[in-house]
Amino acid sequence: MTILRIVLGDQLSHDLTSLSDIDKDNDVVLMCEVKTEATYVKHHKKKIAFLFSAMRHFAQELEEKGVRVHYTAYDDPDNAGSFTGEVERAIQNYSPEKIIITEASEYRVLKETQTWENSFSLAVEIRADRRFLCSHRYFNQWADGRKQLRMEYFYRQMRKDYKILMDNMDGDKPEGGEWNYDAKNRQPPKANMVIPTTYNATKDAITEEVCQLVSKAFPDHFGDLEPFYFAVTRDQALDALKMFIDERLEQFGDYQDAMLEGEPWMYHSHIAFYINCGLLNPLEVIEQAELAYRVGAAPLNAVEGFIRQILGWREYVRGIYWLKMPDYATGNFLEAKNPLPPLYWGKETRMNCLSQCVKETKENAYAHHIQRLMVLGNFALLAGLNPEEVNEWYLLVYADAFEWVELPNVTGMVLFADGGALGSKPYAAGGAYINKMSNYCKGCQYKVSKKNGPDACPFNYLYWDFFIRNTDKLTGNPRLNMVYGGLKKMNKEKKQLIEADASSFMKRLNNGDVV
Ligand code: FAD
Ligand code: DLZ
Ligand code: SF4
Repeated sequence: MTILRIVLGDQLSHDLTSLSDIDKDNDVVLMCEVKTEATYVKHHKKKIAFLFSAMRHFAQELEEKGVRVHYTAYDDPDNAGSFTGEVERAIQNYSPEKIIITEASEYRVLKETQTWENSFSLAVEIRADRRFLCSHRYFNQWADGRKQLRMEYFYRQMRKDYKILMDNMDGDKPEGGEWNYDAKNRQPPKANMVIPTTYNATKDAITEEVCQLVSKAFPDHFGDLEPFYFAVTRDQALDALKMFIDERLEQFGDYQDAMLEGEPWMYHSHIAFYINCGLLNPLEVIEQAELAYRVGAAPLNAVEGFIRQILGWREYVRGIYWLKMPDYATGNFLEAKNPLPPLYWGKETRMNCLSQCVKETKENAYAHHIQRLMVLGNFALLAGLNPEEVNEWYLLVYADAFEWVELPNVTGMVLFADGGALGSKPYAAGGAYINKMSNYCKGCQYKVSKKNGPDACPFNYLYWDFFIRNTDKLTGNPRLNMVYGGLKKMNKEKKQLIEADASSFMKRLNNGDVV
C-alpha cells in the first residue's frame, strides 16, 4: 500500500515522526512550495529563499537515501498554490491509501490538515512532533491548576526531567548551586570589542536558482535578498553551530543584552532559523553547549543562560501558544490601537536605535533578542501600536519566525497584550536602558539625558505616558509598585509636560511625519 507522507517547510529533519516507518518501495513524500504559505504574510525575501533552498536540499537528501519524493517548485505551472491543493493533486497521482504527517507547528496549518480526512475521504494520521522537548500533554499538566505560569519554574522542571546542567552527585541540584546565573550576565558592550564573523555559506546551484526565483516572484516583499549566506543543509547548520560553540558561547552570557551599532550578530548563536526549520535538533544544541561547559571551554553563566533560552523559553512559549490558541492571536489587553508607523519598513526616523535595528532586520532577516525586545518591541509597547499589525511585522521580517514562537513573544513578552499570561509585567523601559546597553544614543539626533522638550529622547516621556494612560489596567500589579509609587510622587506640572510631549509625538508619528 502507498502512504503519502507530507513534509512541511519547517519539518526538515530526517528523524521526523512522519518518516520513521517509511516504506521506500511504496511510499511517496510530498513537499511543496506554495503561494498560500509564502504570501499569507509577505515574508522577508531572505526568509523565503532560505526555506525554499533548505526544502530543496532536504528533498535531495531524501532522494539520495532512496526515498521517492514528489517536490513541487513554486514556479511549477501545475502548482495548485496551497497545501490542500497540492495534497489533492498528489492523491490523484499516487492513489495513496493513507496520509501521514507530523503535526504542523502552527495553528492555522494544523487546522488545515485536520480537514483532509473528510475532504479526501482518506485516513489521515497526524503524529506528534518529537523534536520539541515538551509534549502538549506534559505542558498542559504542568500548567493545570497553577495560578500563574512562569517560565522559570517550567525551566527548572525541564532541567530535572532532561538532567541538563544538574549536579552529578545529586540529580535534583542545579550545577553550581543556582538555577539561573543572569545576575552575572547583562553587561554593557565594551569599546573595541572584537566580535567574531558569523557563519557565511557559499551559494550552490540550488540556492542560486532559488534566489533568482525569489527576486522574480516576490519583488514587493520587504528585505534584502542579497547577500545570501544562511546555511541551507544540516551539515552547514552543524558547522554554524560549531562556530558558535567554539567562538561565541564563552561570551554569550556576559554580552547577551549588549547592542553595538554595525554589529548585528554580537555573541548570539544565530541558529534559531536552523532549529525552527528542523536542520538542527534543540536537544543536540543543548547537549553541545553543556559539553562545552563540562570540558571547561565555556563558563557556567554563559552555558546556563544559553540553555535556558532553548530548554526554557523556547519550549515555554510553544506551550503557552498551544494552551491559549486561537484566542491568543486576538489578545489586546491594553487596547492599543495605533497603526504601525512607516519607520518599521525602513522609512526615515531620527531615532537612531530604531533606525539601526530596522536596517539590520532588513539586511539580515535577523535581529538579536534585545533589539527585538527592548528597542523595536519596547517602542511598539510604549507607542500603543496595534498588536495585530505588530505581530504581522515580526512574523514576516525574521527568518526564524513561525507563529508558534513569534506570537507569544510579541503578544505576551513585548506587548503585554495577553494581560500577563506569559510574563509578569510589561518590559517597558526609557532611553536610559538603551543608552546603558548600546552605543546607539551617541549617534542620535535626540538627547537621551533629556526628559522633555523637542530634542528629548522620545522613549523617556513615552515611558511615563504609557504607565499614566494604562493606570487602570496595570496599577494593581505588584511588580509595578515602584513605577506607580514614582508616579504618585510626580508633580502635576511634570505629568502635564509628559502627556503633552507624548501627545505631540504620537500625533506626528500617526501623521507619517519623520520623528
Ligand atoms: P540566541 O540569542 O543565541 O538564543 C539561543 C536560542 O534560544 C535561539 O536560537 C532560540 O532557539 C532560543 N530562544 C531565545 N530566546 C527565545 C525566546 N524568547 N523564545 C523562544 N526561543 C528563544 N524566536 C524565534 O525563534 N522566532 C521568532 O519569531 C521570534 N520572535 C521574537 C519576537 C520578539 C518580539 C522577541 C522579543 C523575541 C522573539 N524570538 C523569536 C526570540 C529570540 O529573540 C530569538 O529566538 C533569537 O533572537 C534568535 O536569535 P539567535 O538564534 O541568535 O538566539
Ligand atoms: C514559511 C514558509 C514559506 C514561506 N513557504 C513554505 C512553503 O512554500 N511550503 C512549506 O511547506 N512551508 C513553507 N513555509 C513554512 C510553513 O509556513 C510552515 O511549515 C508551517 O507554517 C508550519 O505550520
Ligand atoms: Fe534611541 Fe533615545 Fe538613544 Fe535616540 S536617544 S538612540 S531615540 S534611546
